[in-house]
Amino acid sequence: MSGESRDPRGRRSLSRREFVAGSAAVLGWPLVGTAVRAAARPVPSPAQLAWQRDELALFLHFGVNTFTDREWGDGTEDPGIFTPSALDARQWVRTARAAGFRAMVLTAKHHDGFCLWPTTTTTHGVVSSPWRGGTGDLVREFVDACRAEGLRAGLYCSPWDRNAPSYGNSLRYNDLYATQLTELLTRYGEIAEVWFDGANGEGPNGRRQEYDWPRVFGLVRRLQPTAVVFSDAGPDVRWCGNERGVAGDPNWSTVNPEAVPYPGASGDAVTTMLQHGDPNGAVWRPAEADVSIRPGWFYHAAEDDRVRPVDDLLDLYFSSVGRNSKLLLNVPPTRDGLLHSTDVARLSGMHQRLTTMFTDDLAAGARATWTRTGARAAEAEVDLGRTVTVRVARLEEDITDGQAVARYTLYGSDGGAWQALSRGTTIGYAKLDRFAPVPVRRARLVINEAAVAPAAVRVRLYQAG
Ligand code: FUL
Repeated sequence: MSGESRDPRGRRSLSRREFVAGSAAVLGWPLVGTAVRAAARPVPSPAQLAWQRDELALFLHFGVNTFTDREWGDGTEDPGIFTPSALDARQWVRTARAAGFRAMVLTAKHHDGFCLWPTTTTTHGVVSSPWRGGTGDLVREFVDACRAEGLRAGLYCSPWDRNAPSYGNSLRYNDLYATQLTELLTRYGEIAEVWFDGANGEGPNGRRQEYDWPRVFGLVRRLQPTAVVFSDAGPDVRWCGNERGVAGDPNWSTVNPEAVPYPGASGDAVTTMLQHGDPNGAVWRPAEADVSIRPGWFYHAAEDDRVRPVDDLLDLYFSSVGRNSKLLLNVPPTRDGLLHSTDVARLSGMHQRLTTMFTDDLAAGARATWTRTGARAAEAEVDLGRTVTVRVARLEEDITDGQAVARYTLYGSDGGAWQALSRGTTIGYAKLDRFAPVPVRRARLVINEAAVAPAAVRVRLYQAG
């Protein structure tokens, strides 16, 4: 085989042509040329890639529940209670941006059916409230604020509607829901993510609503072709299977679409697929990890002293972004219509910690030597040129080419024996590992197993404060 050599242990060394991909030849871009990869592995669409690269999105649960102190309204709420006194969507978005978030998702309608925009489908919404004299449009203010601050706007519109009289009359309600979505997806410019909740309760008299998911997903595709559609069943982004912000380990971005056929499907096999994906899955459907900064999704004054501490938020970053997922962190506005000062302070603390942790990549610029050790195994070594104390590793596959790594071990050495720093399963977009501080001069990444011949894996090492 041309361009190939074997080391004394008979392992195949990669040719220079296979190694070099411009200046990014750290530990190591790329490992194996695309020519040796299996054809037709699923890869992300540009929208899925942009969604994942945002890493952090802020979720905003706001509506009549904020004023009734409930989590699920029943649809009988008087719109007159919706009276945010100092609502400022720019404060939400500025807070998010300052904390490193790049996208936002607002509950335009929760299960109570109260619409935060002036819809033609019902008067149960802001039009019947005292807020802005009944002329307000909170979706507009939210989207405008996102645009002004350079963040991407997403919308949640609950399929389950406990106010709509037609709910449970499947055809009529499906028309109403399609009209609501059409309003949301045509009036406000580009929407980056459309979020469909799997919660599906009964309608009046126990009538069960059958949603027309193909119609709903088709509508989004037609009206917002660059948006990603989130639901348990995708089609673009899947739920991670819990509301604790903890992605699965392993976490494949590929899934078998038949295993989660529609949003709200339940059972052990569904949960397993949502959590872990499937290395042989036919579609790219990465997991989003949603969780609230407080015990509830909506604001409750009684929870003001139960806001997650900074350490906890950092843990969430590791269990979501650091496990090949994206973090959708809910920070609910108060009755004033502002993010609470405690929540703002915690977000800022989280940002400071992440910035300190990830500013100085100790492996940046170091050249790697890669060796293929099997059809689906490889390893790379790098000399950092000096001894540094390492506490955190960030591993990254180049997911534009799909996901391959199934099991790895990262070693470090300060001149003596190799010491395992971390072991893991999937890598994908990012895998973050924390370990006790170790002096390291040379690092070695061993890819023990992969779904196909592994390609680009980048290793970043941090002292991490
Ligand atoms: C759940 C809903 O029932 C909660 O109220 C919340 O919106 C959460 C994000 O999804 O299914």
